[in-house]
Amino acid sequence: MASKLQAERIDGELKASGLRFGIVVSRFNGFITERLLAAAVDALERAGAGGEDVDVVRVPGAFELPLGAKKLAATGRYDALIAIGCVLRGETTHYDYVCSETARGLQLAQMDSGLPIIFCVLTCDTLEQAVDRAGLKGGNKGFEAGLAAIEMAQLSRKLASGKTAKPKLSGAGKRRRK
Ligand code: INI
Repeated sequence: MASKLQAERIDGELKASGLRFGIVVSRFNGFITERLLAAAVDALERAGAGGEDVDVVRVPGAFELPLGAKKLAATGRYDALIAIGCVLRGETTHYDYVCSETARGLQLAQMDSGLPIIFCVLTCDTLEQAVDRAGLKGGNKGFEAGLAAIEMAQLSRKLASGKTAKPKLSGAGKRRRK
């Protein structure tokens, strides 16, 4: 039997006007990261963000993205951040350390600050795989990251303000405290 329950949908809209974004970009593999950055900014602009609403900070490599993001989050100026990097597998285990610590550090910064930090770090075996994901065959992950930043910023605002679709319960409808 089909359920009659009407679950409430709470979505973040893809509207960027009135929101502020910080983008932290790694210079390592800049050939790729600059393409991801251009697409992320394109997504924000197309959704209504103004140039003055987007700040871009560059760090040496992916390993430095978490600290860059954490410092940006601490300014309190932003609704969402995007971390952009590209790690390519080499012949040693360096790749594994950079990938895992970058992901771990960004998630920690996100959870500590409560600010959405979008993970736009390509972790690829080859340059070809990275090029495909930075605007060639596989679309551009930077554009997807821009949209994710807008959605999470809007969702965070909505959840923080308590302005969701359903009106607040009052009087009889309120659940009793135990
Ligand atoms: N940084 C990257 O962003 N991508 C890589 O592929 C990479 N590799 O392969 O070494 C890389 N290393 C640098 C690292 O992120 C730090 O900047 C460096 O270790 C200084 O802390």
